[in-house]
Amino acid sequence: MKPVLALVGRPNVGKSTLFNRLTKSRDAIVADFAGLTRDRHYGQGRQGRYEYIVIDTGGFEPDAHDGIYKEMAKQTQQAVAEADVVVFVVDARAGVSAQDHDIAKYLRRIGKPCLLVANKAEGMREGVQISEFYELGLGDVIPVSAAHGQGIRSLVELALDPLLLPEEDADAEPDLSVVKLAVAGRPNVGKSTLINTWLGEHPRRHHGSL
Ligand SMILES: Nc1nc2c(ncn2[C@@H]2O[C@H](COP(=O)(O)OP(=O)(O)OP(=O)(O)O)[C@@H](O)[C@H]2O)c(=O)[nH]1
Ligand SMILES: [Mg+2]
Repeated sequence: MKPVLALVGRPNVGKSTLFNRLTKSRDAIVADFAGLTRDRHYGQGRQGRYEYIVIDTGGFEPDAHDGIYKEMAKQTQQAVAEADVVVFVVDARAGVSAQDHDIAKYLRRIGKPCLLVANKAEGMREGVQISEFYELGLGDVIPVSAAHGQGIRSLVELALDPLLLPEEDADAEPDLSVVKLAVAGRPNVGKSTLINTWLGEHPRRHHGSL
């Protein structure tokens, strides 16, 4: 069975463009207005050794109560249920929106493996503009440009690597190397106290404030 990726996000973030990129097709219709995709749409894709099924969905409002938006939400929930990995697409240019927060809350509750992808990130200085998406509480943010085909390979790897059978990793030694952490924040917010607590040390100043 091929793994299934469901593309989920609010309207107009580029889900259908990403679908076309992942399936190397033009099967999904793309347009510069919200609400174009309204049902779910399946395609097959391949990147290197990875083969997968992708589901494109319409703009998602998890709390929609009536009308077309409720029907669209049901379609998306069905796609999420079928997915091995949910690819949550946000718009790197527009920044975090209230609707992104609603979707993040829904996805955290569902608890499926989820990859947070910031689309339209071409030509952006990664760390700066996409860092606000960390507030969605879904871990790392993967910058991509569906329109320009950037970051697609690593998206597929990050989504599907964890699903590979354990045998394939059997020879790998556990990585016991030291994890390096940096603590950053405004002056006087308690960075040093936090570090001292981690280290179990008495209060003393650590390196300079940022
Ligand atoms: N700059 C830029 N624009 C993009 C990118 N990907 C998609 N777009 C544009 O964003 C708009 C919306 O793209 P769609 O793929 O239709 O978005 P969608 O999320 O499927 O939209 P709905 O189906 O309405 O929910 C289109 O004008 C695309 O050309 C990208 O990587 N960079
Ligand atoms: Mg679409």
